[in-house]
Amino acid sequence: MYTLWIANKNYSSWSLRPWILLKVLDIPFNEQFNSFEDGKSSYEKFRKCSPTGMLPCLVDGNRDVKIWDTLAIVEYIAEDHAQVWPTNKIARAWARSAAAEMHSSFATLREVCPMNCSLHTRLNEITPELQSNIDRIDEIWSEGLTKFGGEWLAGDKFTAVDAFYTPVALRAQAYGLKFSAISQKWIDRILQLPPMVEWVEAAKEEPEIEH
Ligand SMILES: N[C@@H](CCC(=O)N[C@@H](CS)C(=O)NCC(=O)O)C(=O)O
Repeated sequence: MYTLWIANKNYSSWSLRPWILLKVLDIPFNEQFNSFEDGKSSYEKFRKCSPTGMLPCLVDGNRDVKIWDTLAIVEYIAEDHAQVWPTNKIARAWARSAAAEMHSSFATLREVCPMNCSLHTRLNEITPELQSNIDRIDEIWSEGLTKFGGEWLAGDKFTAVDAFYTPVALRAQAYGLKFSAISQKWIDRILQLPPMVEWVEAAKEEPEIEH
């Protein structure tokens, strides 16, 4: 059985990705929570459950192994659960590329629009750097939805690439970011997923939320 260590649901976008993947694919796991330190680094606290001092971290109790960093966690789960990635080779390559790009890019979006499930606000200004992040994400989503012709980014099934972009759907809602009609439909679909609703409701109940 897997154990997934996650940080605060309200703020931890990286924790959301493997959590939602396991939930939507109905793969059983134990959830363990470690909250961010207030006003200082969580490194020492998180080091107790993750070698990098960052969450998420997956423990596979059956094999006594710890896996850190979201891409590695997702690939580890995929080795035992083929449905993590699309079955079609072209769709799978595209999905892996788009997930890797999410993992390595979009620094401005992360900085200006941090994930906060309880927030509903509007930005005073969309800088060219932020707009360029939004445009690129819109391009990726539109391409996947058009090219593979399904409701999800790489076809007719929710896969890891959808999981990787779930925090952007939450950011779009929280900050009123504008996307094309086809991308907006995907955002709406993501936000209506029962596990997503469950995550957001739990996030709003967390005592650590800053008001
Ligand atoms: N590259 C890592 C990033 C993980 C990460 O940045 N996690 C944040 C929470 S979303 C964290 O643990 N931050 C520690 C801190 O703020 O002290 C991954 O893909 O899992």
